Amino acid sequence: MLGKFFRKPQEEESDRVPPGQYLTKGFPVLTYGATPPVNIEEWEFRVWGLAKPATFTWSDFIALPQHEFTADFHCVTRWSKLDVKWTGIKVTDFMGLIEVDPEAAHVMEHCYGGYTTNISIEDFVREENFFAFKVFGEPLPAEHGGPMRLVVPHLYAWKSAKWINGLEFLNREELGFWERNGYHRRGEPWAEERYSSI
Ligand SMILES: Nc1nc2c(c(=O)[nH]1)N[C@H]1C(S)=C(S)[C@@H](COP(=O)(O)O)O[C@H]1N2
Ligand SMILES: [Mo]
Repeated sequence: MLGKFFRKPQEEESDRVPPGQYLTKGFPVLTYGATPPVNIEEWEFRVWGLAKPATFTWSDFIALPQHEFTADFHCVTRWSKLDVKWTGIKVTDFMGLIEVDPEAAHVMEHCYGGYTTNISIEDFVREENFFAFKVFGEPLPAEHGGPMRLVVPHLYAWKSAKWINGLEFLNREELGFWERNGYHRRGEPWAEERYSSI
């Protein structure tokens, strides 16, 4: 696996690279299945479950404050990419548009193409989590989740749903696609929460 494209972290970077990870300079694409076609004019984002049902268009999203942010990206298949520069909408700002039942404790992220991944409310509603629509100053390429993806920097990147189009609020934890297939419920890279133990 180590070779031209992967390297061990230098000493000065090592405090940023979680255990068992290697650095990549490129930006690998990691998708289960095909890239779904998504067009911005028809793009819709839905909220349901333990929240007042609502549907948002692309312009509803883009009207929220836009921010640039830089984050490290850690894939459970052991590559990490440092300092990815994104542009997006804060999850905390989006939460101001919706009415969530106080009983909601978990969220299922839903995507065009059918991918799902679960996350707790605490891990989801954090200042550093974004709905991103640009990377390195360019519109997010389709294979990286364009037009819009979630970015959750503090968890393994399978929680950063590409082509995200919905949030289902839940009062108990349900498992998403990889979580049903043996991956960890939470996926915190510093604790190497790679696989489920049950
Ligand atoms: N919809 C969707 N989102 C997804 C995935 C996927 O297969 N489908 N793969 C996940 C995984 S395992 C990783 S590592 C990152 C990869 O993002 P990238 O392809 O932009 O590098 O997206 C995550 N989000
Ligand atoms: Mo991944």
